[in-house]
Amino acid sequence: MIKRFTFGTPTDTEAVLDKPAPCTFSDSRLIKTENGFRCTLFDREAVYGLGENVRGINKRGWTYTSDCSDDPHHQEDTHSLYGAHNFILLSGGSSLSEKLGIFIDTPSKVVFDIGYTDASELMITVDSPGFDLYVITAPSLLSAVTEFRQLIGKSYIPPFFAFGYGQSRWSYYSEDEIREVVSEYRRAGIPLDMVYMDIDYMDHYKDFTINEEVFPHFKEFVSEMRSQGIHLIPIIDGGVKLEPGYDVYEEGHRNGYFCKDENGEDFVIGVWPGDCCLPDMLNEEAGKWFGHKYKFLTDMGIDGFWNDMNEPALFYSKKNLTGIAQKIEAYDSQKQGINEVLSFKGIFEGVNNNPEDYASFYHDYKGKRYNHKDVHNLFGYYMTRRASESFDDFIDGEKPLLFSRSSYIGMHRYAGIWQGDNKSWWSHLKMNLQMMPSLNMCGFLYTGADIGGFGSDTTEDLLLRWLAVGIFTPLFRNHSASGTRRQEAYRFGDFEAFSDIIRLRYVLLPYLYNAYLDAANNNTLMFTPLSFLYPEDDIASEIEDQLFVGRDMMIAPVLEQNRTGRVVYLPEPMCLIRFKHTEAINEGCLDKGIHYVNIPLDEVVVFIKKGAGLPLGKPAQNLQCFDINDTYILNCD
Ligand code: MIG
Repeated sequence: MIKRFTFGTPTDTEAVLDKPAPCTFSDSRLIKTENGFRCTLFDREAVYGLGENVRGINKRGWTYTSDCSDDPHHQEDTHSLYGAHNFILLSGGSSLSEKLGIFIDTPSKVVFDIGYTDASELMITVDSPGFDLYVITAPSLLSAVTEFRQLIGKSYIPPFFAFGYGQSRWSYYSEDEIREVVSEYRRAGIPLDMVYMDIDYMDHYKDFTINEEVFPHFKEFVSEMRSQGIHLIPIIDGGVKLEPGYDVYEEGHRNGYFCKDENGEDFVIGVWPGDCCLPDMLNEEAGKWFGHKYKFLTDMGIDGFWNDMNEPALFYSKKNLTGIAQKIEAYDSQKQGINEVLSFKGIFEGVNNNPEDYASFYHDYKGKRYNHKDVHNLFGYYMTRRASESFDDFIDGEKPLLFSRSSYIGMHRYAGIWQGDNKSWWSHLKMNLQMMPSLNMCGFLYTGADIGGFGSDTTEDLLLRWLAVGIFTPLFRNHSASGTRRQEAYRFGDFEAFSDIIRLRYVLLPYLYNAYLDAANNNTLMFTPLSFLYPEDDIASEIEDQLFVGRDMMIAPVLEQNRTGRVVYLPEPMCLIRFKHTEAINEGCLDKGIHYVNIPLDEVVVFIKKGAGLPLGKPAQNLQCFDINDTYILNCD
């Protein structure tokens, strides 16, 4: 059952399109506080949800703040990542059979203190006095998720090619470099469906331009790649370069489409192109105008995009820099004590993503003026949604692939997300796995992390293990930052191991694609924690490094360095299927309980429910030459 309670005058985020009529607030567990709610947590009660966040699947024991943030150095103690996903789910612990789902619908900050300040207390603090609270009560965790997902609407389904393997790098700098990547993949016998183009394909980082020096015949190049089965996926950034004569800037400025400062002037911030203006993505006309600009690329045959820097990330604001310049000018090294020196040293530290800057510009949303800080979490959502809506106006066939870095619940109907700038760390591999079910709960199905790690240098074994997780995630993309070790799959000694694992993705695709459609069409999880399926099983309830993928398959990947196997818990009797050189070997059924399983670096092991049939396909160079109906069923009994 879902109840909606309205407090003050909420700003409509359109996370929920069909809102139930509001009730007068009363709840058996949630207690209203001055600026939010509190709720006593039961002994052993688990708290799930919150989409894109650090830490485990059970979120209890930390504080999470919904405040879309560009944080490429996030760790265990981080409070906010790129998305804002205000849905949590309380398991009821051992004492209560009823499950409780809570969704706080507001575009500004929300803090979830989940047993951090007080181990047995959930405290929710809502920044804005106006918001909608949705309370779901359900007999099981899965049914609570389904009710919530029905409320927020059906999840995005991308074009089929988006389920292939993609290679990305910040950046590939020329047509020839991309040709080389594609031919090296071919030579190594590793499938490839997509090559991603990062900011350097643009002319001076200007959205909807091409650097013609290095991509001189872009349209021809796009079709040359397509004839080889490769889709090129360019990045689009949230900021528009302030440059007189640049048509996107000129049009935006002339029509008043950019976010304004308090005096009604275009607010100037800095990102990659230098001084930039931010299109008012929340405003329907301005956002649609920006969305129509994607036509420049779709006209050249492009059929996929990733939207970046849309928290929005701010390297600086012009206003803030001016203040800093004045301080530098006034600085007199002879006259300073230690405190002045230290504070002088620190004047650049707060320049990135400065809260004062976020409070210094305005949106025109649904006919009302809003300070950015009050609607902050909607920027990436609307950038992406407006693009998707605009596609309807100029794309005849299937809509392009679309995913975003920043997001809010509601955006899951229009696009996917990637999990932002991670690092080549084993802990981030684990986090990738643990984020999958949390994101699914919030509607995001087309998602995955930068495989191999974005920042810092990857290693051969980490990349192999990461690929062995990535083959299950809908977005299956290897991406890395400039300056880090190259990590294309053909670059390592044992490229056959890479080939085996990536080809396995295609073998598993009939099962995985079905699992995806099932999750989208039936508002359920594609990645399910064991605790959701075996609530009575105390061991299963606490397992955080194994997941169900679809209804019949459990994965238990190796997530640690220098391991040749791992301990796996089977919550019921299951068949061990080992993939060796993409060939499936049924090693038979194992009993419920604890097992040690050998998993060498070049193999993948999955567990299938007894009696289930696993539909498998054939490896292919890419999805253009892949027939999803050419499958055979591996009987698991
Ligand atoms: O400030 O475009 O998350 O995937 O490679 C960094 C360069 C900007 C951040 C994205 C990352 C991308 C990078 N971008």
